[in-house]
Amino acid sequence: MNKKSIGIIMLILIAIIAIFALVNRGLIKNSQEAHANAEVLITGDNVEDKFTYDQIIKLGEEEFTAIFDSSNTDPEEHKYTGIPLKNLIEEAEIRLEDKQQVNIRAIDGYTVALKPDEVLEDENVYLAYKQDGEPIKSKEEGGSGPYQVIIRKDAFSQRWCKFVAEIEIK
Ligand SMILES: Nc1nc2c(c(=O)[nH]1)N[C@H]1C(S)=C(S)[C@@H](COP(=O)(O)O)O[C@H]1N2
Ligand SMILES: [Mo]
Repeated sequence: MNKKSIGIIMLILIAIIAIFALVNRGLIKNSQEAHANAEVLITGDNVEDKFTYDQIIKLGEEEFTAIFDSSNTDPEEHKYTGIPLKNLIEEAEIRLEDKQQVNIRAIDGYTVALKPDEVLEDENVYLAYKQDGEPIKSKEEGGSGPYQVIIRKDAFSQRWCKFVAEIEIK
């Protein structure tokens, strides 16, 4: 092979890499926007309200650790970022004290029923959106978010609702 064809091949390779980088940057931007646009619906006490990511992160963001343990993994400790779920309910002006149930519903139909008492406990039930400093990816992106309810006091993670769409208090 002569020098000229090696040069041409290198140019083609550089062009391919550049195109990949551009496409990838677009994809990352799209997924960040998708995350920012993801809303949580909250209902109860004749209230029906939607909260955006920008609104949610202002409701007392905390960093905490929790141990994730599913049926097919060993327990793993992770750092999460999120807000206490009770802050969101309070912001929506829904009273927890006189209620029976807090139902967390996900886009795949999975539903977790919590007792108002456990939602009111300190440092237990969170609406999380970051794991180990990274936004929790959506279901389409292979993640468990963009919002995931974390219950720190649960020894197993069955009730950690992934892909949260709606919080219903009744
Ligand atoms: N939305 C939603 N959340 C869910 C589930 C689910 O199927 N859908 N599975 C639960 C179960 S049984 C476990 S063990 C944990 C972790 O499930 P994974 O290991 O399949 O991610 O998520 C819990 N939360
Ligand atoms: Mo599970």
